[in-house]
Amino acid sequence: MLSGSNAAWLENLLDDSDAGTALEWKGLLESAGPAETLQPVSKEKQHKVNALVEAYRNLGHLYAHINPLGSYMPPNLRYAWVTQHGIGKELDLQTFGLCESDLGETFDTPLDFESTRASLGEIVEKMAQVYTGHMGCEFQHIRNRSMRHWLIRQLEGREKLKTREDDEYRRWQRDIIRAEEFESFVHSRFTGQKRFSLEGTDVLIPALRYLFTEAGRRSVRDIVIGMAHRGRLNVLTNAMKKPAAEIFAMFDGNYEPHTYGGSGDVKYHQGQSTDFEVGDGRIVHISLVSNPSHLEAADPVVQGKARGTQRLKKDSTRKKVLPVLIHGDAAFSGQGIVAEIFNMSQLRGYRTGGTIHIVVNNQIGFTTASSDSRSTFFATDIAKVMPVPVFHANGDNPEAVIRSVELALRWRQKFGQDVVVDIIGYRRLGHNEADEPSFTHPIMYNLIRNHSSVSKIYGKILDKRKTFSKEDQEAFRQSYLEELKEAREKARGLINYHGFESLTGDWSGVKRDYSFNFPVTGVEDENLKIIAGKLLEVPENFKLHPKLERFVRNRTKAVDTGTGIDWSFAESLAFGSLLAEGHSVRLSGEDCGRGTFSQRHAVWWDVSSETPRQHTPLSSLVAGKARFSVYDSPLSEYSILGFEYGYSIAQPEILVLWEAQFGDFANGAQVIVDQFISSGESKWARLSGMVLLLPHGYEGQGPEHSNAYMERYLSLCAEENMQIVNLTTPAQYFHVLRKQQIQNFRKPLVIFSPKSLLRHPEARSEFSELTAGRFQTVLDDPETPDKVERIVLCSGHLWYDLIARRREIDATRTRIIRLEQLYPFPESSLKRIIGDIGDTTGVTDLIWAQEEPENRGAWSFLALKLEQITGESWIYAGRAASASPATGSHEEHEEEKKNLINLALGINPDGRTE
Ligand SMILES: Cc1ncc(C[n+]2csc(CCOP(=O)(O)OP(=O)(O)O)c2C)c(N)n1
Repeated sequence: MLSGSNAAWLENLLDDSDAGTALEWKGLLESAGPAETLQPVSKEKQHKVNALVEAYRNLGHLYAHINPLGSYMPPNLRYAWVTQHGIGKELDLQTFGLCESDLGETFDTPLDFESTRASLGEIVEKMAQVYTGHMGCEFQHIRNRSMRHWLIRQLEGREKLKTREDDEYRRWQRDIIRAEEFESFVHSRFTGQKRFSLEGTDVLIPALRYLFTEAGRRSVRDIVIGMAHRGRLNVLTNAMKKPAAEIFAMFDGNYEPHTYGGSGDVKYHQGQSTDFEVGDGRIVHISLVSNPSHLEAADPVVQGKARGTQRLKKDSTRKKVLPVLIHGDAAFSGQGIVAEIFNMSQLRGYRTGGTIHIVVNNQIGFTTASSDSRSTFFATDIAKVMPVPVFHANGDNPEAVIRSVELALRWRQKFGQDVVVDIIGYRRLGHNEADEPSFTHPIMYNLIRNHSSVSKIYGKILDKRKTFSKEDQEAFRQSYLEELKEAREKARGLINYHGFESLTGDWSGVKRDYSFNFPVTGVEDENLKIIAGKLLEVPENFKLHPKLERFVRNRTKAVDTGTGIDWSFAESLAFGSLLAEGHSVRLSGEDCGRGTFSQRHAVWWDVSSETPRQHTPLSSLVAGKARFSVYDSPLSEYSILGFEYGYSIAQPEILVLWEAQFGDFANGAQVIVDQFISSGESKWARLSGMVLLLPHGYEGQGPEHSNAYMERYLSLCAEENMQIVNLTTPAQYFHVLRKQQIQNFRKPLVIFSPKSLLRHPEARSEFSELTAGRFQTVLDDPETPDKVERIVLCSGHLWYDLIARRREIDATRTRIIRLEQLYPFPESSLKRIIGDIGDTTGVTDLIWAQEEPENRGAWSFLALKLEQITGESWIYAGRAASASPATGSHEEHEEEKKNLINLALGINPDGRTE
């Protein structure tokens, strides 16, 4: 069954009386004749027939004609086939103790939802048509019986198949012709330039257009798409209406993103949004998310954006906003983020009502064969960790592909679960158009060279069916070519094409530029007290954990006395005041509900209740449409940070925060920081106001749990792309959080957040510090001595150690200034606070003190800057450069700390100041 060209198989179908109806077969069971004329069924044989039918349902996809290259299969996958699946006899009659002579006998069809009878021959023929044609379906891993039965009904035809108009088949063929001609036009006009041709999986274009239309005819109003390089230009123009002239202008080199601002990106990474008409005046808004080269990195971003759009559009059932991910086969099986996406797909805080995954499976990844790419048989096997049906469809048969898409959409809309459509095709050219594929795949490329394009195969079928004559197809091809030629001419006139969309809709009032003109973020005393009161109200008959009772008592005391507001209370008051003003807040991260350090307690649990009972104090504060959401996330940094970034680009109205368990773990999400958060605005003009909370600080906990790799974030800073802060007081934290939402621009905010400061008796603010004022980028020394000889500049939690030591040794001539914001660098505030220096003022020593090793922390970022703005060079006081972020020995940690503090304050080993 695996051998033979599939094109020939299609043609055989045409000669059949059931011409071209591989997917539109009639219900054989209905034609089985009246039951009373049938012989009684032998129970034993009936069981055998049942087993055979089950085998078709479970294993049919392994025998389906889904590979356009026929029996071609890389050698060790062929080996896997034999070892994993026997030698291909699972569907033979003999395997079930049946034989040819039983074919005429009549049996009950073993469908437990309806009872009909048919001959064994008819049953086998029908099973073969359904399960081993040009579409295979995997669903045996789905445990839920009614979901499995729903699929069986759809596949075996108990559910009425939609009858298609001829015009629909013609439309698909026109889309295929467009897809093919676009590639060959670019190939001939822009020789040698990379485009990552779709040829070999051209059917993606009609499949997508079908999906957009069908989704729109159902309830979908928004589609959020992620896809990689392969065929992206084709999708942009042929599915998403980006004018071909704009694409050609980029090939011409007329693309000048800096005329608008930013670096721009290569043409095959760019996003696009469009309104797609689906008839009856209905429109579906389609947004293709901009994409870095990093394969699959956009997956969580699409999920987050879809969820954010669902929230924005009040799509509580998640049927109106549909995420679609288009993957390559090697990336789908190779990139672990794909498994993370399936894992998060049904979680309360991250579900999106099901994603339609389309794998553009060209059976190769760059030069790597499938057999070297994965241990699994299909590229899609990772999806089977979830109840996700997988449709494998032969890319040479648009009807099989579109039937798969149709079923996938129905499944998603019915069950709210993910689904995979694996379009199996081939890659006609090399990885890019300059690559020679036969170096590594001579046999495969011999086959491909001799393989007709899908427009030829399907064109021939439609011509024979008299649906779309050869002549009409040719006329369409020529008219499209004319369109492309016109676009080519138009492109020459597109000078300084920047490729960026302007800010519209929910983003229309938002500014792009950073400003040091911070808004006042203090909250009126009376209002803040009401907010605090609500946060501390314990519901009736709700028994708090004894430690939480103390937590509430302490907070109540802090409000009553107006003093002793700690870090996490300041955070709650910032969130609470934003909520009360109508701004929603969404916080997610590992264990962030309670807080890694038991500091937050955003969710309270009734310890006396037999059934789980929770209370979220911040939820009692919401005003208008605002909502507080806090989600303990799965144990993943990459996917969750990507998701929250995606959520933040969906709208500017919600304060979106992601908290790392410890800041060092965020390097598992480095791709999201590098490719999206720091550079998304410059590459794609996409704004994000998301907040990263990265616990950081040297407290003797070893190489991990000490350092959030501040230097990496600082090295990514340029053109005011992000805000980086390392704060010292709860009030500063309160103001920076409120500012992030209240200010009129959106830039990501990275907060190096504290650990021990959460409980440090001095890291407390007055209530009055929250009821007035605004965020300060630099904090002066509250105990500035009269005569200053030494200025120590530092940031974050080290400040507490420095002032404590200064008190001990009475270093009266040292002034300690805190740099609260590292980027955008607050040059004028710092200059103003430092004031004049030099011999005439008596200030002779300038020290930068940090707890991180010299090759880490802010030193390398600041050294030159500080020298430039003060005209003096600064002395470094910190740990020695180190390959490891911190020592594993607590004693050594303390020794290092003592030394660096002494160095900063100019203390001799004997304890006297220099
Ligand atoms: C994370 C990552 N690693 C490596 C690459 C380099 N790369 C670009 S395309 C490609 C092959 C992708 O194969 P597949 O997913 O099957 O898609 P195809 O190009 O065949 O459509 C590789 C390895 C990349 N872009 N991203």
